[in-house]
Amino acid sequence: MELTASLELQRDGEIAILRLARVAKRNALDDEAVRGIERVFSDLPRDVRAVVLSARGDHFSAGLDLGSLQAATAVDSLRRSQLWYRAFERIQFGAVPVISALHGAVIGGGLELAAATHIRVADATAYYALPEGQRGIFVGGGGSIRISRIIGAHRMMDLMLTGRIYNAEEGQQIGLSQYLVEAGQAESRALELARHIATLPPLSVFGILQVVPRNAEADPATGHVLENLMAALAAAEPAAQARIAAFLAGSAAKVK
Ligand code: 1HE
Repeated sequence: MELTASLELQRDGEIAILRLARVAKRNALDDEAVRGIERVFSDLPRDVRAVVLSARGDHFSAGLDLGSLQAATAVDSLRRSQLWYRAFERIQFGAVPVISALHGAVIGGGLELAAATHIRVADATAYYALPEGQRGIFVGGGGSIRISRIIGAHRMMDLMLTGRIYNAEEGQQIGLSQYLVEAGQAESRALELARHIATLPPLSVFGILQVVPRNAEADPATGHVLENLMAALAAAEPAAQARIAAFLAGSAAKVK
């Protein structure tokens, strides 16, 4: 796949590792990078079973490339956000689980990107901010939907209004990361999780990615029908049947 210089794509068996690689600009996201992200997640080879999203340099991402806003009209910014929405929806509602590995600055649009991933692993150097309010702008990568649902609207308003920064520990406490590891260990831990996830039966993974987030927002009547169908389909899959038989035969791991 032709990739922009600000991204690196690597294969490790059934895992793809996508790294932001615009180190000199602290992985600030310009249109080219976001288009590249959209392309990668739209065209993943069928044998990729999980993606790790990581970054080169000392920071995950400094957010939107603020140079993009110079002389931007409202229409330019509307269109840019549409691009970000498309790219990030490809991550959140794509075919495979995406595990982000966070370190250093996870700021603005960088946090919006991380919020679209399914599992976030942060190392001890990670910190989080939404300086949009301080810059007189607004989130435009789906953050007011995704980040507010992760940490709550009031925490998000505080970050935006005051310029407050959460450190890695605070981010972990409020759900910005689900795993917190030692400095330098985020990518290797994310890979470990990805390798495990890659072994799971595909229909079960489909339900986890597609049904869980939608049912979290659904009215219960509709949600129950969707869950009902998903549960029935997943349990009938041969790979699930084999796992259940293994447990009943005493040869599968217990939940301990
Ligand atoms: C950038 C950007 C950027 C760095 N756009 N060029 N995001 C922000 O408001 C965060 C802005 N960035 C920073 O606060 C700092 O750069 C960091 C804390 C992330 C890192 O600091 P440091 O000292 O390691 O690096 P630096 O010297 O500030 O930056 C290195 C270079 O990257 C420098 O350029 P140079 O040509 O002078 O070397 C910086 O100008 C450049 N750089 N961050 C453009 N963001 C869809 S809407 C989302 C809205 C948002 O994301 S708002 C949040 C924007």
